[in-house]
This record gives sequence, C-alpha cells and structure tokens, in this order.
Amino acid sequence: MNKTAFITGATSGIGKATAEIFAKNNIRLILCGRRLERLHQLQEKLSNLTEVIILQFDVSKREEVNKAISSLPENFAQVDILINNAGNAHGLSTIQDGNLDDWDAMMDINVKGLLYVSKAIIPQMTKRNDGFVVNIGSIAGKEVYPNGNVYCASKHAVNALNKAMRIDLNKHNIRVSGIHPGAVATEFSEVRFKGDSKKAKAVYTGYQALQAEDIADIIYFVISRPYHVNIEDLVVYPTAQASATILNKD
Ligand code: NDP
Ligand code: 8X3
Repeated sequence: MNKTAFITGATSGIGKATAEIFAKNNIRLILCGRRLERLHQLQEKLSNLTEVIILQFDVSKREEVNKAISSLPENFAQVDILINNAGNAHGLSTIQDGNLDDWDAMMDINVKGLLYVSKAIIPQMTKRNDGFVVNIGSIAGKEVYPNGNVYCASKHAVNALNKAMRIDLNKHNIRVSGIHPGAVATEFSEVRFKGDSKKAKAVYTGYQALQAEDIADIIYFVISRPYHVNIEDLVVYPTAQASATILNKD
C-alpha cells in the first residue's frame, strides 16, 4: 500500500502494534510519542520494511504539536492515514475523590491532544479531498463504569468527535472510523495505577484479554477496505468480557 500513516502513541501497546502491521504492509510511517528512545528503537526495527520517521512531542502541548508536524520533510508532508491513538487513563476513583491533575491529564491528552493533532493534519486532507482518520476510543466512550468518570467522559468526547468528523469531512471524501476496545493488555493499566504493577497485572488476569496486535489487525482491516467502504464504528471486547464491569474470570 503506497500510503503514509501518522500514528500517535506509537511507543507502546496498540500504537506500536499498529506501526508493526502497517510496516509489514508497506505503509510509510510517521511514529509519534514522548519517549524518544522507544521511537528510535521502533524506527530501527521497522526501517528494513518501510520508510520510517519519528516525531517526539506531547499531544497535549499545542505548540509542540504544531512545531513537530510543521517540521515534517517534504516527502512525508502528505499524510494519508491519521491514527489518533495516544491516550491513557490516569487514576480510578470516585468523582468526590478524584485528583485534579489526573483529570487535567485525561482531558488534555485524550481530548484536546486528539484535536490538536487532527487540526494540524486534517486541513491538508480536505484540500486533497482524500484521507483516512481512525480515532481510538474505548468501551469507556460507550458506557460509564464506577470510578471511571473523567476517563469515560474523555472517551465519550472521542466518540462524539468521531461522529462529528464523519459528518464534517463527508463532502471531502475522507473516511473516519472509531474503534472502541474493551480490555487490552498493554501498559494502559500501569499508567492508570501509576506504576503499581500488581494492580495493573490483576486487570488482565483470570481471563484472556485482548492483545495490542488484535486491535492493530482490526485497524489494518479497517484502513485496507476498498475506497467506497467506511467502517464507522467498531466495539471490540475480549470474549470473556460483556461490558466494562462484566467479566467471566476463572
Ligand atoms: P499504552 O499505555 O500502552 O500506550 C499509550 C500511548 O499513548 C503511548 O505510546 C504513549 O506514548 C502515548 N501517550 C500518552 N500520553 C501522551 C502524550 N501526552 N503525548 C503523546 N503521546 C502520549 O496504552 P494503549 O496502547 O492501551 O492505549 C492506546 C489507546 O487505546 C489509548 O487512547 C487508550 O485510551 C485506548 N484504549 C486502551 C484500552 C486498553 O484496555 N488498553 C481499551 C480501550 C481503549 P509516550 O508515553 O511515549 O508519550
Ligand atoms: C480502556 C478500557 O474498561 O479500562 O479504555 O475503560 S477500560
């Protein structure tokens, strides 16, 4: 596939697995994240499969986003596929006990970060009347679970923005897809529980959680459909999970 993809949150989990399957399918890559060492490692690993460049920036910092994206070399300036994936949950507590820094982080990264990156890239797609945007939401954008409050709100916003983009970009032939996973065993829970590995591990034990590669396969399937096919919305659970709180554990 002779296309260029811009992937946020490529240093781990779903974003990294997506970079890997895209590379195998010959998609040129712009890989983004804050952890430079990991970006370099992934660039080195995938460069024998496709052309890869890396951009280090924090999606929640508007100036950093614009500076990084405007620094793209001429031969990478056209982005065909934008994967809005960067994001995390920070904390898990009741609304009355929530931490304001955690709330800021989730709204700034998951919502505003997605918007900053989209605003920096989508106008070149509308100019060409061509492009693809994949927004990684969550089941937390489809339902609300105890103590999930602000994370769920941020992912409900992603769900709304996905629908909004689909409407606004319709006359520009731009495809927009929202993918909403349930439990995927990545670094997600390490981040949510601030490095408490025991708590993080417990989230994915007693059943077979989704793997980052399962979601990456689906993302590749979505972006590789014929031009007239737009899968707008996909909710993906592990077989053992029926909702955010209903898990068939051993
Ligand atoms: P990981 O923690 O493994 O990956 C998160 C990625 O986001 C990292 O590459 C991280 O890169 C990047 N990121 C986080 N904050 C920022 C920031 N401020 N600026 C730039 N990049 C940032 O988790 P997942 O792979 O699981 O998460 C990917 C997406 O999938 C998220 O949007 C998450 O909400 C969503 N999701 C995850 C589920 C799960 O169960 N794992 C289920 C449903 C949705 P770096 O730290 O290098 O900046
Ligand atoms: C990640 C899945 O259930 O922790 O978005 O919200 S969940």
